[in-house]
Amino acid sequence: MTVKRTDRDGVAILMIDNPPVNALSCRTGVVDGIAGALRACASDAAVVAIVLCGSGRCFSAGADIADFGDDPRSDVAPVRALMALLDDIGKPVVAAMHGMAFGGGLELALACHARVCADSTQLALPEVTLGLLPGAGGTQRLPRLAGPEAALDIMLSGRRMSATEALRLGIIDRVSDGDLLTAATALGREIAGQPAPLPRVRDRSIAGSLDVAAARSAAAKRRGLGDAPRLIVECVEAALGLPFDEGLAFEHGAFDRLMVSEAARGLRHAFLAERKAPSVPGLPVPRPAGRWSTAAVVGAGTMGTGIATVLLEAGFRVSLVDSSAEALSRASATVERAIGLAVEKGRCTAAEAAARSERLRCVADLDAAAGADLFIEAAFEDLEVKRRIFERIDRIAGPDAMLATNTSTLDVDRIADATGRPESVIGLHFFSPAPVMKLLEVIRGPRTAPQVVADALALARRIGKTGVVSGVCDGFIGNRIFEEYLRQAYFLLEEGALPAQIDGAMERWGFAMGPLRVMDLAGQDIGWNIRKRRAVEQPDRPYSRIPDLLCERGRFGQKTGAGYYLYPPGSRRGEPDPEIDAMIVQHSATLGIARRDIADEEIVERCLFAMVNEGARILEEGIAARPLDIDVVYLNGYGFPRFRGGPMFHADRLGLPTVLDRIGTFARGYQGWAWEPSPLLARLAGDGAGFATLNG
Ligand code: T1G
Repeated sequence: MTVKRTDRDGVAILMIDNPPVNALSCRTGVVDGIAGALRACASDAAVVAIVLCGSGRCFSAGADIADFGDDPRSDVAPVRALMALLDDIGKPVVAAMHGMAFGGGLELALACHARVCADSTQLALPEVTLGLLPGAGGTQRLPRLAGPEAALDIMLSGRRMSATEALRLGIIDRVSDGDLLTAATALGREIAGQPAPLPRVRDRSIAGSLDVAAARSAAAKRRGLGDAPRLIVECVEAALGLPFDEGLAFEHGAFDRLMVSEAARGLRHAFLAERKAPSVPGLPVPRPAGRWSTAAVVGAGTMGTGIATVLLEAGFRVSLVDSSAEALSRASATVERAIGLAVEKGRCTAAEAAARSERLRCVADLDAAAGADLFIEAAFEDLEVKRRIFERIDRIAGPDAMLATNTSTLDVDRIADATGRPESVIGLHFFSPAPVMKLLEVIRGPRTAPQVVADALALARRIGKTGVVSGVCDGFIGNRIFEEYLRQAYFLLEEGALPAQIDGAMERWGFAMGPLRVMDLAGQDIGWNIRKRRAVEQPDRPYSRIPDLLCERGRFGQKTGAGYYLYPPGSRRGEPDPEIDAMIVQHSATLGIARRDIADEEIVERCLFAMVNEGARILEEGIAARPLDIDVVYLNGYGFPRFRGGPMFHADRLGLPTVLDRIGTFARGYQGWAWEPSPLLARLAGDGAGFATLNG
């Protein structure tokens, strides 16, 4: 059953029932079910009005994204037919919305004759974030209710509206603070009793006009979403200039073009992969993350403070532990500033802010946190320091506590050795700044219990993070791939490129920030320490000396005002520094390299395929379970352009034979040793398969 009908004195209440979010799925017959129930009501003489509502947590989160394939006509045609049915049904239909009404769900409500919301309802047309546009009449109906300017803002931003705002804009008719269905059935009867023709949104004229130049300018600013923003503007222009049915036809054509676009495919993959990543095959059902209430964060540095902020926001009582009173004082002030900012931005009320502050305590002695449910160590990145902390945690933690380390490079299993319970030890690798970055690498040691891994993924969801499971290796998934990305960037500097060109090429391709600028931000000294360690551990995989030359000059990046770039006070992007450019050119001469002009395309390929090749190795070693896990790491932790879907998805789009062929070319070039192709990549390419075949 996808639609449940109950009748109340001549009003038929149709409840959409497709957990978890009442997605309007064509594949599973939900849309046909709604249409069938509507037709039955239309022909039932006892029914004077109809109410559409949703079961469970919301009205509907929109069309079923999992339905979308490569033939647009097969995906939303039934949804469009449902809207047309509502236009001609001949009886009043009232949408009764609660929770969320997003995308096609809101479009369904717009095709009804009236709309009532519970006061906490959120409404949105977020299709643009998927590289799409509202493809079931939204671009034609919303301007007829809210006017073209407001409609455009809502569709270009994809943002959520409150019921109050929707009422103010004329998108809904009533907000109910009582029983929603009672309010909706009353409105249905009211409309049925009116002699006038049914109030169809399509029959309304549009009040107001559109500043087309400003609209196109606003659309151009929405980057990384393909042609969707531009086509949304054109659909609103069509709504203003064409009869409804012609405007609708224009919208459908635009939507169908977007559905098969590269941007929409990449954004759709990103959406689905992020929801699949925390569901790791073979893991037990997680225990409810809500059962935890207390946490101890050991180390009040930048990461520890950020992690404490995240846990407070998720409702934990947090003990922030550090032997330094100054560190605790600084941390406490930082947390209070973050809480204050959340209030300013409307992300939490003053009362919740006070509660969060009350739930934080800063303590010098770890023993004070003895009963915590969860321990997260975020101390100095030194194995002995961490082992000593875990020895102490092991002594004071309860039997069911989770013992986590935020290490970004060290072997979780060696840390676990310091305890008598290695099965309870796990890595929770947060990315800086922890309150902002969505990615959480969940590092499972060889002895970490599967239940603890499952519980850690549930914890990630509770604290608003996207959890991705990684095995133990140098750099886990993200940093290990990043080191190969950097290696190629540094070799490119030796061969003829300069920092601004490398960063520019990657940023023009879509990265939020190029690799050299990233290291200037993160701190060149961090990379220096990793290279020094790796020079000992992996002497056969040398890097270029250029980043070391930079560090030997004390140029650690933004924190020292200079790295590859100069950072005058207030500058975040930095300016090219002729001194460093000259140093790079000189270094090439020292190596006897005749510098050459390198095209942006080669820069992008060398950097991307280094990621893909290392990603394939990570899959071979079982460090990542699926290619989609690698994509999710890069989309959420490394600024990989979302509309490209991630390194592995992008490699499939190019075709693995092409990737393998280019790797073969690079292997015959400078420092070709770094281009040994992954056997998995070679096998898939040989089989004419893609990484997607490994996503399950
Ligand atoms: N289709 C299919 N599954 C969906 C879905 C959707 N639209 N929305 C959510 N899910 C699944 C999700 O995969 C997960 O599944 C579960 O619901 C909980 O989601 C014609 C073409 C609604 C704010 O863009 O923004 O309509 O992992 O983990 O954090 O014009 O999901 O449990 O198996 O994200 O509480 C437009 C997308 C579609 C909304 C809830 N709609 N969804 O967030 O839970 S295109 C959207 C969201 C469209 C029309 C066009 C969020 C959420 P599982 P979750 P959450």
